[in-house]
Amino acid sequence: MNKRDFLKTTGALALGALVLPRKALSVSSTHGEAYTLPSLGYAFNALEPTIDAQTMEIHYSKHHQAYVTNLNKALADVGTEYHGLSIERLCSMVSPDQLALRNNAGGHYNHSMFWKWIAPGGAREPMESTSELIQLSFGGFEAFRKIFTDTAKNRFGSGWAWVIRQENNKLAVVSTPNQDNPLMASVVDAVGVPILGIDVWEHAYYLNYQNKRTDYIDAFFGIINWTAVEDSLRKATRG
Ligand code: MN3
Repeated sequence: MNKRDFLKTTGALALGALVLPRKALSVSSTHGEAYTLPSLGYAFNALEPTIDAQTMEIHYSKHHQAYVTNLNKALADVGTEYHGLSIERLCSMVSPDQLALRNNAGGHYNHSMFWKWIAPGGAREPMESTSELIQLSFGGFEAFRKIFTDTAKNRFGSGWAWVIRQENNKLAVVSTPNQDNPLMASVVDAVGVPILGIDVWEHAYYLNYQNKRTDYIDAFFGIINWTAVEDSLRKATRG
């Protein structure tokens, strides 16, 4: 079995056992109501100097808002089975050819999670369960950091690098193009629940870092809110 087939197989297994909530706090839509931009919860300058206030403001109030607006528009063109779902559930249902739904549901979910994973405060290093799984899955934090950094650095063009929790209770580092994410079972090779992700679209870092994506990834490690990561892992494990 080659790596791709292996990932497909484990992905399929993971999908079968994934329990995706119909509703999730602050990222959800209820019965036909439009999706809304979640509160950022902190000031645009709160992550300086790692992420400058102007980048945060444009990223949140322009880019993320546009995904929300266009997601609500895209929902008008698909069947009612896609209406009123949690954003997680919606992501899990999109098919590759539903481009508007796929791009904008992904954009909404990905950014909603990203703001939490970089929120100021919280633990400054991996907490109990996260730390244990990093050890088990990668052999140690430095090995994990190298894999994550290389994966994010090598994503060609725009996209994301993720840490996902797989059904075998191990973590894996994967990357997706554009606004795809590992919940999109019909779209991606490696399915799992994201517990951490980094946006490597140029809009996430270009004002501060220009073409130096690796510097941005290095700096990102200094603003990860590991309490939020632990929380994502707990939610992913609860299923
Ligand atoms: Mn972005």
